[in-house]
Amino acid sequence: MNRRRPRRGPRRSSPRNVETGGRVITRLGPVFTVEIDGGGTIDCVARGRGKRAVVGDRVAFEDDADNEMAEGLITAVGERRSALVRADALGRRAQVLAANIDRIFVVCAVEPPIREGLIDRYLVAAHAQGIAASVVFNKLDMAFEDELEEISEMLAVYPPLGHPVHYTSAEDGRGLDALRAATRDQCSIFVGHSGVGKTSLLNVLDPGLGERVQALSEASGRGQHTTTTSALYRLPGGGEVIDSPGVRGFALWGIDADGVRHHFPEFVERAHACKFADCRHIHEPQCAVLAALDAGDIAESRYDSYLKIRASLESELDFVNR
Ligand SMILES: Nc1nc2c(ncn2[C@@H]2O[C@H](COP(=O)(O)OP(=O)(O)OP(=O)(O)O)[C@@H](O)[C@H]2O)c(=O)[nH]1
Ligand SMILES: [Mg+2]
Ligand SMILES: [Zn+2]
Repeated sequence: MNRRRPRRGPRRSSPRNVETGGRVITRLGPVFTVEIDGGGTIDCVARGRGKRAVVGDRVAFEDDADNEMAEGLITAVGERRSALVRADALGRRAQVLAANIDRIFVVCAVEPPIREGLIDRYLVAAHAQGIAASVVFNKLDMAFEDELEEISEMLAVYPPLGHPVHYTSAEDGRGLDALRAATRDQCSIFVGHSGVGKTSLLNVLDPGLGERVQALSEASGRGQHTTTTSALYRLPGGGEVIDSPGVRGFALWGIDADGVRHHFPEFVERAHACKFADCRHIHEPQCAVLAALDAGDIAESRYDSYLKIRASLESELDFVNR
């Protein structure tokens, strides 16, 4: 019998198709760094469905000894229990920022100034995914007394809605013990404007992290101060925090104008008392939300955010800086 021998590829140092699991901890261009379940890390590129992997994802990978860029190949992404998703700059596609997150910390500071609209957008996105959310006011050492008074009044709306507010200083250490305790035994992500101190907070939450955080910033080639790619760090006391690059704004994905009201818990809790079951709480008669707003039981800043988010979603392109 004249059977052709199968063509053989180049020799491999290890057998293929032996799939192993791990967790994506960062990505630089096409290369994902995966923390291997049994310990250690491996750099991987991705194939097919594996290409949608983001930081926080569980992935299957196999050895890929032929590849020059990486030692492994991500072949599949595990089911996500949550994902922080926004719309891309054109509002046409979903952009998953990180997966399998339990809590987001929206970090803000006096400088760059706080935008409640941005906080509320993050809270809507978190609520839609069943992710808990907290607010961090950092650079406490830089705030003047009167500024602080105004800010704490502004942020006081959040704790009754189930969003704790932390006051911190990465510089003098205030509030860090409470923040550290709040990150324990879960996966968190720090988000917010550029320059508010997300990376600095992470550095002081666990001094041992400093080196890794710095190494990564250097690898990304933009110096120490601007985070250009998300990265997951494990805290020695238990818990993981993902540091993310600063944003200019946050455009919602997967929520339409009429759906926004379901993600304002203070509206949801009163909507059953509105005359119309599908009340949008805008000009409808006998609206319990508008009544609560008039009575001062719903914060004007929150209602204002509601209208702005609705308006930007209605205009289709939910551009970031509205
Ligand atoms: N005074 C003071 N400065 C701080 C504090 N936290 C951070 N900074 C400074 O603020 C600047 C920006 O801090 P980063 O930690 O890089 O901010 P970031 O939010 O990670 O910024 P991006 O990575 O660009 O999103 C740095 O110069 C920090 O030293 C703080 O609590 N107090
Ligand atoms: Mg940073
Ligand atoms: Zn209503």
